[in-house]
Amino acid sequence: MAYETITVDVDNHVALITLNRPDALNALNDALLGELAKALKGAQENDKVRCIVITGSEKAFAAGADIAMMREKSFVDVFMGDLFTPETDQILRVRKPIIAAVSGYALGGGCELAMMCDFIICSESAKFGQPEINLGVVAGIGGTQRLTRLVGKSKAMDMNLTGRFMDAEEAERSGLVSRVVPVKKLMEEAMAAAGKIAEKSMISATVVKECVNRAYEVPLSEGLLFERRMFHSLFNTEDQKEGMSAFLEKREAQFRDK
Ligand code: CO8
Repeated sequence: MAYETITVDVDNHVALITLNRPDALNALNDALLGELAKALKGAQENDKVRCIVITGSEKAFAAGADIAMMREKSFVDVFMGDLFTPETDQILRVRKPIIAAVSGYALGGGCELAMMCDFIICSESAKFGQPEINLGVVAGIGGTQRLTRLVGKSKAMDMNLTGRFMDAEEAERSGLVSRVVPVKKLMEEAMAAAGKIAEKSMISATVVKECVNRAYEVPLSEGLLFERRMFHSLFNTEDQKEGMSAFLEKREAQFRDK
């Protein structure tokens, strides 16, 4: 399928989606988010895809929602049009693991998009921020909610109130990203991580995603019970027999998602 604002490559069971509006630092507009949603749906439905990586350019993952597109909109436009909701809901509907590979700016909606992925690997040049306050608005797709859960109240307040950017080192220290690598190594690292995930049982990977996400929705006792029951239920799969047999027979497991 031909896209105008993103590119999509599937190789070795990994779908690599690259945001591609270089003139606007990958600012998120209707077209880009619509194409991203379509590509993610396609990746979810494509049996060859076992993991997804979303990235931008070396200068910007995405510098936020498109300010030029938003400037003249009214409350009624964005409220009744439910700006960005169907597209971002689609991202959350993807059950396959998604890694954000971030270099350069991940600001506003760009930071929020990265946080909607399952984890973030960034390069040393990454800069995260929620600068919406400088535009007379606030974050709208998780910048006050997911960021607070990831880095805590103090840093989330600081970033949302001052609009300051967080560099890669602070982002790793604060738990916003899982790994920081040199700029030139970013895609190698992200694709290697995706490749590793692609080798696992898709059943286990999907369960991991559901369990970890559950931790943000329910009390600890409920989350632990959910995790325990999922663990128990995996004993009803061939992949559990294969994984444990492979370990005991000192060979690589051949998972079949069954
Ligand atoms: N929207 C539109 N265009 C943008 C954006 C953006 N967010 N960011 C950059 N651009 C454009 C610039 O206008 C410029 O275009 P042109 O060359 O035509 O003048 C081009 O990209 C390059 O940008 P700069 O010249 O500014 O590049 P610099 O290297 O000098 O600066 C920065 C880079 C620091 C990233 C700077 O561009 C900047 O501050 N950008 C805006 C960051 C921002 O405020 N982001 C938040 C946007 S609001 C948002 O994301 C809300 C999300 C929630 C929506 C929820 C809906 C429900």
